[in-house]
Amino acid sequence: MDGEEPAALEITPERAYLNRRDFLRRSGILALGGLAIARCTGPYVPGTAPAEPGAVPVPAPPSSAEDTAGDAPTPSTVGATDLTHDELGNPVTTLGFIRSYGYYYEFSRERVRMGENVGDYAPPKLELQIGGLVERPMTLRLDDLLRLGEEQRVYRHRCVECWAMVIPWTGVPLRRLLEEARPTAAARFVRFEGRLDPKRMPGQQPGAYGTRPEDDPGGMGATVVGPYRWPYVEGLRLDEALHDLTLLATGIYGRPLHPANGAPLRLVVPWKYGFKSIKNITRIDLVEEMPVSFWMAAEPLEHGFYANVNPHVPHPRWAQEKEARYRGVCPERVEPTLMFNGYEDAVARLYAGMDLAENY
Ligand SMILES: Nc1nc2c(c(=O)[nH]1)N[C@H]1C(S)=C(S)[C@@H](COP(=O)(O)O)O[C@H]1N2
Ligand SMILES: [Mo]
Repeated sequence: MDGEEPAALEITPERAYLNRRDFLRRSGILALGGLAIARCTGPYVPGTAPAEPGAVPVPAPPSSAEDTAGDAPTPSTVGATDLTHDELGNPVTTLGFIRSYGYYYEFSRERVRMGENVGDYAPPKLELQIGGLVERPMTLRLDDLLRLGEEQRVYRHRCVECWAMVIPWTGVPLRRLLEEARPTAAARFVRFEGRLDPKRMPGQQPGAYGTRPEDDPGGMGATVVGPYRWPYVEGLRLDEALHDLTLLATGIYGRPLHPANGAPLRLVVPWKYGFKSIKNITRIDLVEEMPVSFWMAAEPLEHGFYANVNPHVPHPRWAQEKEARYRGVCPERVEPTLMFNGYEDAVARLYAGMDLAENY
C-alpha cells in the first residue's frame, strides 16, 4: 500500500510510539504547559531513524544542534502533555491511518485512496529555496533546516470537509527559518510553492480528473488541469508565518515524513483548515501582495485566503460546527469544532477587530 508494514494499520498509537524507545531517548522531552509541544533538547543520534522504502532519511545534525536561543515560546505555547495525546486529551491518530487517508491532489482526489495513489512515489531530496523580499536568499537541504532546531508537536488537524485527526509532528518552526533569511521591511506575506513534476504526479497531467487534454494548456511555468493550476500554492500573512505554532514538518511519530504526508517538507498551520498546510514544498518567497492560493484560484467562492477553522462561519457546502475525529480506520465520534481549532488563546490576537465571516 504505502510501504508501511501492514500491521501498522492495526497497532494502537500508544504502542507504536512507546515502543520507539530510541526515539524517546534521543529527544529529551520537556513538559511545557498549554499546548502539546515538546522540544528536542539534545542532538539526534545518527542512524536511529528507521530505514523505510521511499522515505527520506533524517540526517543527523551536528552535535552542537541545540535550540537556538532567543526564541522562547510565547506564554500561550508553554504547556504540557505526553506525545500520545493532544493537550485537550484527544488521543493521536494511528500512523497507518495518517499515511493512507487524506488529500494530495497531485496524486488523487479521493481521500480514502490517498496513500494508495501516492504509491511508491519517492520525492527528491529537499532543496528548499528561500527568496523574494529577504536580505539573505538561500537554498537549504534537510540537514541545514534541522540544524535550526527540530521540535515535536501534537496538533489537531481539521480538513475543511469536516474530518479531523490528531497528528504528532516533528519539525522546525517556520519563524526560525525566516529569522535566518531576514525579511525586508517591504515583506508582508509568505508564499509557499509545491512541487511541479507532471511526469511523476498524475494529477498534474493534462487530461487528469476527467478533463480533456486539449482543454488543459501547459506552459508558462505552470500546468493548468481543469480548474487546477499547478504547482500547489499557499500563503500566510507574515505575522501568521512568524507565529510559534506554524511549523515546517519533517516527520510524524518521530519518523521521517512519509511521501503521502508531503515529504520531504510540508507546512502545518494547526488553527487553519488542512488545505493551508501545503505538502512537498519546494520554495518559500517573501512577498508584498497577498498570494493567490491553489484553492482560491480553483474554487474562489469556497476557499478564502485566511481559512481559519471557525464553527460559526459555514462553508457553502459544509456547516462547520462539527467534525468527525479519526483515531484509526473507524471514525471515533462526531465532536463540536472549536474556534481556531482549539488554538484560540494562542492566535485570536492575530485577528483582533477583523470580520472573520468576510475574511474566510
Ligand atoms: N501539495 C498539496 N498539499 C496539500 C494538499 C494537496 O492536495 N496538495 N491537500 C491539503 C488538504 S485539503 C489537506 S486536508 C491536507 C491533508 O494532509 P494529510 O494527508 O497529511 O492529512 O493536506 C493539504 N496539503
Ligand atoms: Mo482538506
